Amino acid sequence: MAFELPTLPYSKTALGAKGMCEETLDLHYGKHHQAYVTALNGFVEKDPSLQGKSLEEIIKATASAGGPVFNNAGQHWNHILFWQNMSPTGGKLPPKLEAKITSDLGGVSAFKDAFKAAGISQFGSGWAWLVLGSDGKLKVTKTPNGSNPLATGEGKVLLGCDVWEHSYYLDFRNRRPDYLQNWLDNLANYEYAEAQL
Ligand code: MN3
Repeated sequence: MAFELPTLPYSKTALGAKGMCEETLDLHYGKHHQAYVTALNGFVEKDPSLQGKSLEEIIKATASAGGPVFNNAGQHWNHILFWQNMSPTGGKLPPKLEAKITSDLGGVSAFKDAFKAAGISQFGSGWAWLVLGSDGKLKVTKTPNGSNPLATGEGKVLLGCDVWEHSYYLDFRNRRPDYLQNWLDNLANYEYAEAQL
């Protein structure tokens, strides 16, 4: 079965008051994410060794070699997560996650500083992540382009933020730090993140 664009968990206008306008979602979800899905399906159609594999299996199988199949499979996986990682009521930290962040990362503001720094220092395109490592501790990390912690084996993803320019240029122009700060303060779905613990 072909891979499909998931349904957005909110309307395209729902995040406007939170700093992500309808046009951003229209292009990012409707054009960019759709393009990754279409490209991935094209590769699967031509390569019997990919057929019948789950998205996670394709990512793990192509992670070390990289290349276009990995890039598009990774971006499909990353964006499925990204839409779930935002909410019209985002920005509020539930108590269990806040306690875990405080104990593992030194507090909410230290976490936000580390996450922002990861996103800002990702040269070019990529992602900033909050993951639960195999040692049971939270960790902030980043990956380039279409990669992710599933591919790098860095842990289970709680939150992922897209720092490709297409995710912020209409709302924040070139100001990636402002996009990241707003994302953490107003858009991030911390309830989703806590449910992954
Ligand atoms: Mn994107």
